[in-house]
Amino acid sequence: MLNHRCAIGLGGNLDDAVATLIDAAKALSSHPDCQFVAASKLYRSAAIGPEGQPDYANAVLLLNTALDAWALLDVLQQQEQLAGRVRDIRWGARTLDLDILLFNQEAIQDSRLTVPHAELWHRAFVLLPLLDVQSETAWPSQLNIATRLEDPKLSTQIISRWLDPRWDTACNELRLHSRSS
Ligand code: A4P
Ligand code: MG
Repeated sequence: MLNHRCAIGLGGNLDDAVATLIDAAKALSSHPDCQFVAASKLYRSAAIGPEGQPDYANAVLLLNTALDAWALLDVLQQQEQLAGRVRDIRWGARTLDLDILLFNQEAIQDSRLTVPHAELWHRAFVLLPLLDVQSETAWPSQLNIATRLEDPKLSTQIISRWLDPRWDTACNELRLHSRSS
């Protein structure tokens, strides 16, 4: 039963990051225990972390899943590995980063997982795409996200739409496929 709704943050800033995010969105949406619900627009954001990194491509994917949060994290980490992710520097440049932003309305805190994601409320590159798909989530409210984005610490983060027709085409395909299945 696909009875959990989760929001996944997608980010990448090495190689062809848009292609990597598309591959990840498709792979997760076609996982036997997951179902596509919605995808945000695609954003370009200045890296938060060590200086001298390329800009990131960022987006948010909403899924229904039968997996629990820990099994979902396993799937996300496998997908990061497939994308050639190398873990060295914290917040360093990476081909693909997949984070569980929200999992139902659950609060999880253990050695492997913090949900909602610990940095959720501090990052425009998470909140702006989350706002795009907010109507499909039970929380946080649109008002809370929009109010938070007005905070100077977030409103000064550099972020803009990343216009790439490949993202829109892929999202349309995922939407059509999820309606027909
Ligand atoms: N972990 C705990 N909670 C979660 C969760 N909710 N989702 C643990 C996913 N993982 C979670 O992650 C380290 C450990 O976090 C995992 O083993 C998991 O058990 P990691 O992906 O190996 O390392 P990391 O990503 O470098 O560390 P961290 O602290 O997760 O970083 P973030 O928060 O993912 O930030 N700037 C821009 N503009 N755009 C970005 O997308 N991303 C980051 C990474 C930094 N700067 C960025 C961006
Ligand atoms: Mg991460």
